[in-house]
Amino acid sequence: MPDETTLTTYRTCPLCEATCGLEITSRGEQVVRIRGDREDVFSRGFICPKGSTLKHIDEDPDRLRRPRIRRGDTWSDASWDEAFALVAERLPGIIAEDGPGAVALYLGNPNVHNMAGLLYNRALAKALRTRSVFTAATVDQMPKHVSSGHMFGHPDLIPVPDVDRVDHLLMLGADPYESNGSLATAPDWPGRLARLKARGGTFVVVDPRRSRTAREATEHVMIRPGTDALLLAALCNVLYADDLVDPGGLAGHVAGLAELGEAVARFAPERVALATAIDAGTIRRMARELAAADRAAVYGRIGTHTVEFGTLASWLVDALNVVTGNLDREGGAMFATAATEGPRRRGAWSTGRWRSRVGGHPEVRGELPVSALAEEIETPGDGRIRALITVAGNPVLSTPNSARLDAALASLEFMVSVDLYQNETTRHADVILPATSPLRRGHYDFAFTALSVRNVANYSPALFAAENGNPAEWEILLRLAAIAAGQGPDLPVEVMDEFVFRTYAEARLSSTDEELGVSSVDEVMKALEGRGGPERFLDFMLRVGPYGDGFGTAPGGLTLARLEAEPHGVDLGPLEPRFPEALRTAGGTIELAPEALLADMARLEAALDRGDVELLLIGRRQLRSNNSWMHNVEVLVKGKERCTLLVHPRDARVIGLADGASARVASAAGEVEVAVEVTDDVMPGVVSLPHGWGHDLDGVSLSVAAARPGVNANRLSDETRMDPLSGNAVLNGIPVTVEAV
Ligand SMILES: Nc1nc2c(c(=O)[nH]1)N[C@H]1C(S)=C(S)[C@@H](COP(=O)(O)OP(=O)(O)OC[C@H]3O[C@@H](n4cnc5c(=O)[nH]c(N)nc54)[C@H](O)[C@@H]3O)O[C@H]1N2
Ligand SMILES: Nc1nc2c(c(=O)[nH]1)N[C@H]1C(S)=C(S)[C@@H](COP(=O)(O)OP(=O)(O)OC[C@H]3O[C@@H](n4cnc5c(=O)[nH]c(N)nc54)[C@H](O)[C@@H]3O)O[C@H]1N2
Ligand code: SF4
Ligand SMILES: [Mo]
Repeated sequence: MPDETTLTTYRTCPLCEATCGLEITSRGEQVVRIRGDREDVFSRGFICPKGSTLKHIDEDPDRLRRPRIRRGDTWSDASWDEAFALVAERLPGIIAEDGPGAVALYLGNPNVHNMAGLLYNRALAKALRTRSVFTAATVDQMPKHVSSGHMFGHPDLIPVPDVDRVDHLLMLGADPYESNGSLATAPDWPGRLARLKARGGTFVVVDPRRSRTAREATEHVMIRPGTDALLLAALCNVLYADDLVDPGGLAGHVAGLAELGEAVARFAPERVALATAIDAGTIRRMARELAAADRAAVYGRIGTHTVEFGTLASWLVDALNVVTGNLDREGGAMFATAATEGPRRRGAWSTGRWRSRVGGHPEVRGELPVSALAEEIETPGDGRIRALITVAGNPVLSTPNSARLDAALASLEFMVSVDLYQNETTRHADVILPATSPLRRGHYDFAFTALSVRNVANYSPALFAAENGNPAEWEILLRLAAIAAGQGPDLPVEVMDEFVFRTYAEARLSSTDEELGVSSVDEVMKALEGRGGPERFLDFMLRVGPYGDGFGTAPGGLTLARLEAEPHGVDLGPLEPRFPEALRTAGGTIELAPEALLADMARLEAALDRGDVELLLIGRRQLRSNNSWMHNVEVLVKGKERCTLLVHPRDARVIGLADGASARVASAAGEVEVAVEVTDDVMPGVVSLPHGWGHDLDGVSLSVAAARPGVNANRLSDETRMDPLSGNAVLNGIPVTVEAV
């Protein structure tokens, strides 16, 4: 008899960065209802339309529940033993012949929303010993890591706007009303911004498009795509020129104040006005308002990062926070203290420890730009990528010049994917290993508690057991790691897991000088008896972390058991100032004028004189999408067609486009045909197309998405254009031509 008791459980939504608490009612293995958890310590009942669709994903008949093997164009279900045996038959041979670099790894975005990915991909990458590592970070936030690495000494020291206490928020290239926020974790951004206005505060949005966020802002400033670094340099310029520079409490810990002033001296508002399409008077006023505000923060996201001056923009955002005295201060731009935070190395941070074979792109944080993946597969010679493992990634839709990458993946000798679906990318795999449905795994947000506007900790156990006795995703990753390390397909997962955990715990114990109730890994193992997999890591990290019980030295401190007993989460309080202690630069100071960044300023200056491009393409996010992979959920895609090109009425007139007409959009990389929406929501000279669509490729098993495929915006993004300091792709500000079809 199946168990039909009705249960109410609570868990954190893993779909986006907002980390909302969900209340789930279930009967047996059936979800009855999902709604916001009103008692969640952080989200207080807020939920977006995607949160309740965890039910639909779990029940989606297209979601893979057994391994699949492809022979030619024919797919068949396989047992786990068959699937791993095939991997063991193919991968080690390629490594033996051509070395570890011949096998590449691509890690997609959902890994950061998943304990398995965050804890065990490391083991897989280590076992592969490959330098051919690519992730979604280089189509996303890599510029932030680079600027933080240079300025604060660690790429993960990323400040977030203290939205609940700020008086004046300057937000560039972010649309949290649609995205629910990014690199600034807060459930209910719309509510928080409304409260900011209600307490008399202001928020200014800089965006080439009147986004939903821009509509709600106290001021919206339109900017020509790709030019935020120029605007930010000019804002800085005004602060220096008007003698408004004042780092406040951090003044004694800032280096490079004069050098920064010199670097922005050539970017007076009048000089950048034409390029940015913002008049000098507005820029001066923006700078003065920023300086005048009691508590202010500057925050930039996708629109400032996925552009050709992404790292410069990211740096100048935080430079403005420093010179206005708002960094690391209540109501300013602050640093979270995650409950699982570990020690961070102090010292000079750098990139380029190695370079990509074909394009010579510098390594950044141990990875190479995903824009270079196709050329590394296509270009013959020593070190060519012959095989690929993808985990939770869909680069065929998500990365630049996807037509080229699509063809390159088809040419691989061997490919393995760990994924929920057979989609545009995984259809190239020889073996797809089904990942765990989000409701069937434990969850804790390692990544986003470090980027949060409030310190919280919240653990959710798996709601349902795995289907078909499937291994959990972390076990899949460990088995792949064992094969990559030459241990074959049959090494017991527990053995691997213990090895990986012991290695981690040993390093962690030896790098801490804190008083703990355990002094050896054996004692740790004993204290954590009964736990394994991600939960053992989590318990350990919590207990030795900043709020932990220290294995007994800090009674009442955090443990996994305590989180298990508090299903609505534990509130650890508002953010607190952390500098200078948390600074990790060699000199122990905030580096306002890092050499590598100053050296890129000449390239920025050259952009001032660039000839006017007629039309620039930008993207946009939509509340009911999540990058490329939630278009198979009927309730999210039904209704009006959303994959449309926004065109300003002036441009529509010139081109001869009517609302609803079809247009051909072409760039240096490719072309698409798409329906047009004529609207003055975009500025003249700018067109906008959302990404993540284009589900009409052969071999894709997404029946709902196939009915509304949309077009792939990344057929237009150009893999040769990137921010040279971070390797980040240019996804906004792409020159295009548009014509009526
Ligand atoms: N033009 C343009 N392109 C963009 C962007 C843009 O703004 N404009 N944004 C970029 C950004 S910010 C990002 S982060 C990238 C995302 O790029 P990717 O991470 O490559 O793509 P996603 O669409 O997130 O695809 C996620 C994949 O993971 C699978 N998946 C979902 N959950 C799980 C899980 O729990 N386990 C496993 N194993 N698989 C899972 C899905 O089925 C899907 O195949 O796209 C980038 N691409
Ligand atoms: N609903 C939904 N939520 C998501 C996602 C999703 O796909 N759908 N993806 C998740 C992921 S992986 C991420 S990284 C985050 C991203 O979260 P956000 O950074 O908030 O992303 P967007 O909503 O794309 O907002 C980017 C804004 O930049 C503007 N823009 C484009 N070019 C420029 C420019 O040159 N300068 C300026 N100033 N603005 C520009 C665009 O018009 C857009 O309004 O969202 C996450 N949340
Ligand atoms: S905002 Fe993000 S975390 Fe919250 S319910 Fe929606 S998808 Fe889930
Ligand atoms: Mo992202």
